[in-house]
Amino acid sequence: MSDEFKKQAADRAAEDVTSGMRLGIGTGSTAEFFVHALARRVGEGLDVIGVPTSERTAELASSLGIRLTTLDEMPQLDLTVDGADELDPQLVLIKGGGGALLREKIVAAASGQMIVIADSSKQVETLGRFPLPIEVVPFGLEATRHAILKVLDALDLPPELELRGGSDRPFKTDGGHFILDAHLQKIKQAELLADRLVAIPGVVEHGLFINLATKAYVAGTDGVKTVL
Ligand code: ABF
Repeated sequence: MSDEFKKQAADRAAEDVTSGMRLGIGTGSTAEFFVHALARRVGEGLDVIGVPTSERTAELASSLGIRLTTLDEMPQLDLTVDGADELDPQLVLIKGGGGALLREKIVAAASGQMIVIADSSKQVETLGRFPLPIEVVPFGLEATRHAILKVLDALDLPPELELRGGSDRPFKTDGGHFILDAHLQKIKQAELLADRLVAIPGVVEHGLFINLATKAYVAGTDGVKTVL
């Protein structure tokens, strides 16, 4: 069922794309439905160019005939369409469950608009049930972990950090970094947490997307809803 909802949200977002747009193209299973919907429209004559947010998305999009470029060639985009792991009523997001948060955030920040596509299970009142991904450089991992724990303690958040993939075979992002997943349960001060995390030198980025999404299409049993 959730796949059907993901597809409905993705199809709705593809309707918002018009010829001439420079697009950021997201990552994840919902974004993949968007890539397919976009490819169908390209097949019918829609003329767009896209910047993919991961190697995975690049492969899929180019295999389906979507013209791709890079942010270096095209540093300003009109619209990014991407999935999310959680979204709250203010359109603050947790992203990065798929490990592509850094590129996703760079691409979203370069875009005039960002549409989030999701099934309704991703909607929450307060973010945090989904672990917050924090991308860190491998150098000095333990020192960075300590610094993050201090921030969590200061904000009264649980000290639960897990190296994605485990210490024997840590997951590596497209940028060659590690991810620490923070199990925080309820993030009440998202902006403050975001500011404190990026101030730590070993932190590359985190999965809180604040003031980036401009609209969401959320699909569930009662159809596709727009959140603004
Ligand atoms: C990307 O894919 C990520 O930021 C997020 O982690 C994930 C959502 O995946 P899915 O659409 O498969 O639930 O958007």
